[in-house]
Amino acid sequence: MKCAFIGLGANLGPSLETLRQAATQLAAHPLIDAFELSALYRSKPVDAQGPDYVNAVARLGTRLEPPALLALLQETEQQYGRQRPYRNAPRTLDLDLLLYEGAQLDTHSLTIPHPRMHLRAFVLQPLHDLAPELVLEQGSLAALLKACDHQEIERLP
Ligand code: PH2
Ligand code: MG
Ligand code: MG
Repeated sequence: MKCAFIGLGANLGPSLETLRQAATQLAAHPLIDAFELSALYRSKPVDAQGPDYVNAVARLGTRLEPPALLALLQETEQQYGRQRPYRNAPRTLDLDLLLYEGAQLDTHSLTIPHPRMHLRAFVLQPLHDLAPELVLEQGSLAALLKACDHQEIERLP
């Protein structure tokens, strides 16, 4: 069993409900185990336009290899009506594979660790909720969070 972290995000449609439903669906998937969801957070789009985002991070166990896990995440995005009209367009559901055990991968379809996660409070804060001790190649979550403390995020009740 491998441990993976995924980022969940949405800023179109009923974002909060979509994130909760998608998380419940992934948690119930037969090839996913021990699914844990962080708190949910609201923030302004970073490097993008449109409505505020709702974001969270999940930790899970799986025997799926990274490409198969990515395919499952993309299939789930499709079920929630994900469209890709242009880069960083507002979306009904975004599921990003952030970390997969100790894997380092760089192919045209998948880069692990996610190349921008260390710059984004909306990823680092929920990741810190689940794994405060985690250290990325760029530094500890606490140090990385400090470096993006100008990015406001609101923890949802
Ligand atoms: N995702 C992006 C671009 N910008 N900003 C926030 N706040 N949350 C996101 O999930 C997000 C973003 C591209 O995936
Ligand atoms: Mg994303
Ligand atoms: Mg994505």
